[in-house]
Amino acid sequence: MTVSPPPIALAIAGSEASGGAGAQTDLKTFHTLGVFGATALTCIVSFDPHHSWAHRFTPVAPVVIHDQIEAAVAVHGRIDAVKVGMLGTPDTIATVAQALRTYRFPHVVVDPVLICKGQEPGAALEVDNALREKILPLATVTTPNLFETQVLAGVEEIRDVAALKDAARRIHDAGVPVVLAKAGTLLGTGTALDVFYDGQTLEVLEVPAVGRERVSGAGCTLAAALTAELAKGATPLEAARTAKQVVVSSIENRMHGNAPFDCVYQGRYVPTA
Ligand code: PXL
Repeated sequence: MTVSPPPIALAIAGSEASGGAGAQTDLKTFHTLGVFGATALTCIVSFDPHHSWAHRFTPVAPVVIHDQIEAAVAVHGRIDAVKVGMLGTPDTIATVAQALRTYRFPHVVVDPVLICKGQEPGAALEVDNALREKILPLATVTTPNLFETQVLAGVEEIRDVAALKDAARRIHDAGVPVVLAKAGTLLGTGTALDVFYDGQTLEVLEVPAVGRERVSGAGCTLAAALTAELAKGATPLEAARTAKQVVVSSIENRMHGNAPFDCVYQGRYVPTA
C-alpha cells in the first residue's frame, strides 16, 4: 500500500519564543491536522518578564525573509497553502508582497496582525496602511479579529452581529474573496462567534465560549487550522468550521504558566467524524 505524502503549508510569520503564538503555533497546528509545515520567519518576539511581558520585537532582514520563502518553495516544489501572520514593518510587508506575487500560491490566508504590544505607536499606522495596501489584495482569505475588522472595514466600534456582518461584507467588497471576521467572545453572546462571508454565503459560526479569559495564540491557531484544511482540499466554509473546533480543543487544553495569560495547546485535538 502506498501512502500519499501530506499536503504542505508554509507559515510566513513571527517567532514567539514561548511557543504560545506565531510560527510555533502555526507549525503545531499544521502537524496536528496532518499537514507538513514549513516556515519563513519575519520577526522574533520575546515577551519581557521584567516589564509586564511587553513584546520585545526584532525584525528579520528582508533578504533573509526572501531567502526563506525561496528555500521552502525550492525544496518542496509545491506549497499547497500559505498563512501570513505577523509582519511588523513596512519593509517586511513589501518583501512578503513581492514573494506572494512571484509564487502565486493556491491559497493565501492573511491573519492581519496589525499591531504588537511594544512596537512604537507611530510605526503602527504605517504598518496598518502597508498591510491593507500591499498584502490584503493578494489574500484569498483573511481572518481579522474584532479590532482588525473595524480598522480594515473602516467602521466605528462593532457592537453586534449585524455590524460584524456589514464589516465582513465591506472587507470582501474591498477585494478579499473570503472573510472570516472574528468577534470571539467580545460581543457578549456567551459564544465564540465569527462571521464567514465569501460573496455568496454569509454565515455566523458559533461555538460555546470556553471560559472568559483571552488565551494567547487562539487567533494564530484559527488561521493556521484554516490554512491546513485548505491545503487538504476543504472548501473555505468547511475549513472555517474545522478551524473553530481546533481552537475549542486548543483552549480547553491550554497551558498555565507564570504569565497572566494562558496559551493554547493543539496537540489533543481529535477530529469529529
Ligand atoms: O497572536 C498574535 C501574534 C502573532 N505572531 C507573533 C506574536 C503574536 C502575539 O504575541 O508574538 C509572533
